Amino acid sequence: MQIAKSAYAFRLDGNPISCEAFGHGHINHTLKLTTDTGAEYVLQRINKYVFRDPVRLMANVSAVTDFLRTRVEDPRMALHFIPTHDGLYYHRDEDGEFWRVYDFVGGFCLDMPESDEDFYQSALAFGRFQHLLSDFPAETLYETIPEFHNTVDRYRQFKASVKADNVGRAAGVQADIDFLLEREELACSLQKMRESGELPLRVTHNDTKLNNVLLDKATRKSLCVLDLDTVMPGLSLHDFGDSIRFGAATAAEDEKDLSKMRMDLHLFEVYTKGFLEAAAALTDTEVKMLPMGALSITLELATRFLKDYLDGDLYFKTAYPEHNLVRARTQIKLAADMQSKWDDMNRIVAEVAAQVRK
Ligand code: GN1
Ligand code: MG
Repeated sequence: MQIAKSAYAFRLDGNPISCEAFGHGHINHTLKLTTDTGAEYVLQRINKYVFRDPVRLMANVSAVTDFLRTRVEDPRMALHFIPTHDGLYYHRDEDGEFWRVYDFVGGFCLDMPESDEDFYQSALAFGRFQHLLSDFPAETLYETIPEFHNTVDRYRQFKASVKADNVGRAAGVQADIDFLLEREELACSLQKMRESGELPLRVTHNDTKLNNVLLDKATRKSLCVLDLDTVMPGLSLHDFGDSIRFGAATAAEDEKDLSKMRMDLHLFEVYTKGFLEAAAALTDTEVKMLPMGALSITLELATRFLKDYLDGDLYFKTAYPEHNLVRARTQIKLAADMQSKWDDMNRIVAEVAAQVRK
């Protein structure tokens, strides 16, 4: 493949000799670059339809990775972005596209855990991310997607869509609407605790899925977390919660057979253990609220899917007309299952915390 012209804007070690498509991300365009000194890099074009402000996005990403690099013993544990000849972490080409380059580190990612250990490794990686950034001034980061996990605001938007009922779908989903409205106070409790200062503002990743964790090829241990595009100020509990919502669920987000959707308490325990071992700087209140992190993010996502269904499917990509409704219902089922296991979730958190927090 021809060398992408933007590669020459960066301070590379050597001259680029090869450039090939790399990875299978759905958002950014990713290439692997090799130079005549054998140096290897990842060159990415940022999707500016998804990310409206690539300059602020890169300000967040580079501030966080620069900070992480001063805190890790193995350089593979933090992404290393390469500046341009102008000293910026992004290059804007003549078409107005934004590019960035970081060091290529060997390793691999998994879409699904193949064992408890894999899931545990992802918990260590996200816990470590939280821990290493615990004294980073989170308030200095831009909110690249404003009010992303402001559940109060999500409910406000949801209720507005119910009221507007733009495509006439509300009557058919009244039971689902009622389920979510009955749990509004619960779902919004963390946001209230953030506003009152009971929960600290943290640097959050906001896409804490297993496939954003880089594993070492030889040891299969986690090295670092990738995809920092949605790094923002937020609550540690949302990052924890989203990992549980996605990774400890027994079915896919769009499983139609609701009887298959549950939260696996064993996987909840595996993840909690790894997360608490690594994220030692969490406050006692944060630890206590971990189960609420999982429940509130699940309810929040249910409102987002159902809102989108009521709006006529404007935000999430759908493959068929009921897709968002199916997704909303799996999240509702998952939330209901969490509530039925509430005492066990709290007991597990207390037991794990007693073991690992000395
Ligand atoms: C979107 O596209 P993906 O999978 O990275 C969404 C998340 C949701 C997720 C649900 C920017 O993330 O908040 O949890 O779908 N991202 C954005 O599948 O809205
Ligand atoms: Mg993502």
